[in-house]
Amino acid sequence: MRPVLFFLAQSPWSEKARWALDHHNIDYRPVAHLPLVFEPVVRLASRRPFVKPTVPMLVTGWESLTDSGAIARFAERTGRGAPLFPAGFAMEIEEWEETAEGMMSAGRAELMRRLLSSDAALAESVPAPLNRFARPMKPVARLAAKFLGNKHDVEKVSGKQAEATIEAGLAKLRAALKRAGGRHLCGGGFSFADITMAVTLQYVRPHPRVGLGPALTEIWRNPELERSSADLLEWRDQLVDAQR
Ligand SMILES: N[C@@H](CCC(=O)N[C@@H](CS)C(=O)NCC(=O)O)C(=O)O
Repeated sequence: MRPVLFFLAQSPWSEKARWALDHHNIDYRPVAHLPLVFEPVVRLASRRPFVKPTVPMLVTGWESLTDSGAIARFAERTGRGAPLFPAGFAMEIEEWEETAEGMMSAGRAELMRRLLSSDAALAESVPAPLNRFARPMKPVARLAAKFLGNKHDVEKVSGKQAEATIEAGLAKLRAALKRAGGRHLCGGGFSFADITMAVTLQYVRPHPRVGLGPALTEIWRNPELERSSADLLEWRDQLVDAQR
């Protein structure tokens, strides 16, 4: 059976998993997730109906992988192509995943607040083919955004906390790249650590590849960080050009 990947088009967690799957040439059927609307579907698909489901979720004939890191490791085990988890770097990669998880959760908290105050961004967040009815779908998009915010406890993260977490993560990335003296975080070559940290820069400036509309681009961007992180954005853009 061709595995099915439930994903959220604008989510860096989903991009992290898709990058690893594509790197390893895994053939999968992508299914765009609709928060709130698809909640029962992904809950059932997760095969753990009493656990809060998240996407990306890869459903194979025998298991449901409900974490981007687990999906990347599945791709590494079953796919082709250069390894993304070089020997001897497992702990280091896990540490980068933890750093990125904190940054992305912080970024999401800020993003959800901005999304709820932008009608234009809400309309753009309705995925195809439903976006043909973007206007009537807007109240659903608003409900879905509120649902997502509650589900992921975004109220517990203040603006200040979010900013500090993202800035600390970016500083750590800058220092590590400097130490490594190059483009890659682990072992001198492209690895899942690079992917994991590259996608966090979406909260600074989304890469055009993500295909966000103008209003969504505006709420994802952080103009201040964009100015102070030009070096990291350049690193991310070069990595995407070379490896995505
Ligand atoms: N640790 C998980 C976290 C994934 C996650 O937080 N996904 C959120 C992204 S906003 C999600 O599933 N949102 C859609 C939903 O909850 O319905 C991973 O790495 O895959």
